[in-house]
Amino acid sequence: MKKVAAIHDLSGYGRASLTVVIPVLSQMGFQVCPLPTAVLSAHSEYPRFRSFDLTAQMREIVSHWKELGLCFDALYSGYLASREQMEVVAGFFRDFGHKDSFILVDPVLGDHGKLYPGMDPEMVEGMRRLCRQADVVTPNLTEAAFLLGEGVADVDGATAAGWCKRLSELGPRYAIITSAPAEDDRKVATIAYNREDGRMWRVLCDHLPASYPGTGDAFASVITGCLLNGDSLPEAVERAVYFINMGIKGTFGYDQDPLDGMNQEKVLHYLNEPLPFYRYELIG
Ligand code: PXL
Repeated sequence: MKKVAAIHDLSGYGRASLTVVIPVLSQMGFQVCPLPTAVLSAHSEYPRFRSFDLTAQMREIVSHWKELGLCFDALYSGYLASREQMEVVAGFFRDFGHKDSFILVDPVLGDHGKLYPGMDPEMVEGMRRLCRQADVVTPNLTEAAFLLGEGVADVDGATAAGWCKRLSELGPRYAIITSAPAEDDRKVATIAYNREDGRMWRVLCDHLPASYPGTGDAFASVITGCLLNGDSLPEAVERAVYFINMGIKGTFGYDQDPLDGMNQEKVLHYLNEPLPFYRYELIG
């Protein structure tokens, strides 16, 4: 079985990070090996969350994994808790791949135009450096802006597509930006650029007036699984967008706190079914 090293925090409450990454990639048929970056009482959008940084423990875990001679088919990082930890992850990326593995960096930094609590310009710089090592990056629009030193106000779809290209110039073969604007404000776009063939793709889906933490983690996990399965870039994006859309629609009708995240348990089975349609467009 293919193995994924999943470098994310474990948040006890609120579906995000490892409580999303593990079920999604397990459902897709991969062995998930967590390298936890922090333990949180609840994800950081809950007021007064408690956080326990695991930088020192990560060094020990990595050292044991080296003794075991482990290597992984995908090396996939998300929320990181300290600048120092980013150096540990950079070393991990150098040491635990093999010739056919890939590195996916989901540069978890913020959303809705703002950095998450605990993130600062130094963390942004560290994440930018990690993105240089990646084969695939999956920022949302806010994270893309911070990585590129841009503002998020008045961004249109064409600007977001230009940002995809600029992100890929940092090093990644594929750059994917989520939550990008579309001409029709009832839609939201995911834009993906393949630096190897110079093609830019877009997948549109319905915009709902709700926001669920952890959807970025679900998105990047599906992309990781699809690429391990040999899907093309637009197919991977299509499946990830479809999964998130089904998850949001399986949540929005209930009267539950959006901070709890999307009801992924109701929709994991879609990951094993053929896609009912393809809506991706070539936009450049
Ligand atoms: O979903 C990204 C994420 C991951 N980990 C933690 C978070 C968030 C988003 O808020 O708080 C701890």
